[in-house]
Amino acid sequence: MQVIKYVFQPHGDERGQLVSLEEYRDIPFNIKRVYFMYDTVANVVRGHHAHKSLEQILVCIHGSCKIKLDNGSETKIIPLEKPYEGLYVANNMWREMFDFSDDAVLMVFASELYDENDYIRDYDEFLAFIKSEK
Ligand code: T46
Repeated sequence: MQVIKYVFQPHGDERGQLVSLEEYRDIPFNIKRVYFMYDTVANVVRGHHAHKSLEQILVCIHGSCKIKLDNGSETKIIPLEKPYEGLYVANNMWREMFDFSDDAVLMVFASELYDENDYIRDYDEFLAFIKSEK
């Protein structure tokens, strides 16, 4: 399973750092939605779902967390701990987010508006869906 992690360009100077993300330049799709999670309770695991068509880039802009990706045959755990790194999460990929630091802010750039019909929240349904797509 190929993991795609983007390293964004920080525009640093004596005042500090600034990262700018533009659609199709830094983010490989049209950004239709941005959301973020913070104050995540200790030991919580979020996610537990896949998307039928949504593509996303996950950036832990403060603190750290880990992302587990599962394509149905392989699983990888990717730490996110730098505000200038972005993890690409394709459609048809089961994801779980865990091990959030107290101060973690996980920001997500999404290719589509929120649509509950795009979610697969049952793991067996996910396996059947990706099999049907092949
Ligand atoms: C994903 C991972 C990385 C909205 O109303 N609008 C939104 O855009 C989102 C993302 C969520 N919500 C509502 C739906 C639920 O009532 O916020 C609540 C929490 O959402 P959810 O339980 O889906 O959150 P996570 O952290 O499990 O998953 C989220 C995204 O939903 C998902 O697309 O890939 O982050």
